[in-house]
Amino acid sequence: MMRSMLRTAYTVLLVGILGVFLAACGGGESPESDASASESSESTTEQSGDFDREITLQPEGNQMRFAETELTVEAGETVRLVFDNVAESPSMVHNVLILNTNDEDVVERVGTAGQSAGESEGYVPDDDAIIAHTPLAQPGETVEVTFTAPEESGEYTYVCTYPGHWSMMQGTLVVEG
Ligand SMILES: [Cu+2]
Repeated sequence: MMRSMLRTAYTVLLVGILGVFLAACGGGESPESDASASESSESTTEQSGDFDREITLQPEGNQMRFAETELTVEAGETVRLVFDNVAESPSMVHNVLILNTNDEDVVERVGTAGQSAGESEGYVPDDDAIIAHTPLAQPGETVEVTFTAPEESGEYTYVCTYPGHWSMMQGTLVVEG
């Protein structure tokens, strides 16, 4: 009885000492663990996309239009664009392409080329005017893209290039300097 109590006391003491020892070690290692923590937060940044601003965009119900036809961001900031395809009609599949211009000829060029690009490419053509684009969003689906806003203030067009949509489904990204 007495012996087992002593053993228990000894064990408690030992665990206590170990605890102090481990805490001291942990303290000593803290600069290193801080470094690895910031390292892992950096890699998280790359994966999930750190951003300065989040914008949500939707279509106007089952129409071939964006509900928001003007979005405003700051020059050079990192923007996370979330496209929430609230449409219910099966034919209302959309995407969002952000262009480096609002030149109507370029919008038409990209819009028509999108159809040729095909579904496997998400109807996104290979065109230098495209800053960023979302994947295709089926009705009820939410997609997103993170991009860096142009450094130059001005008006930039965003457009859906699902076949037949580009001429109707456009908006203006206003970049403020
Ligand atoms: Cu569309």
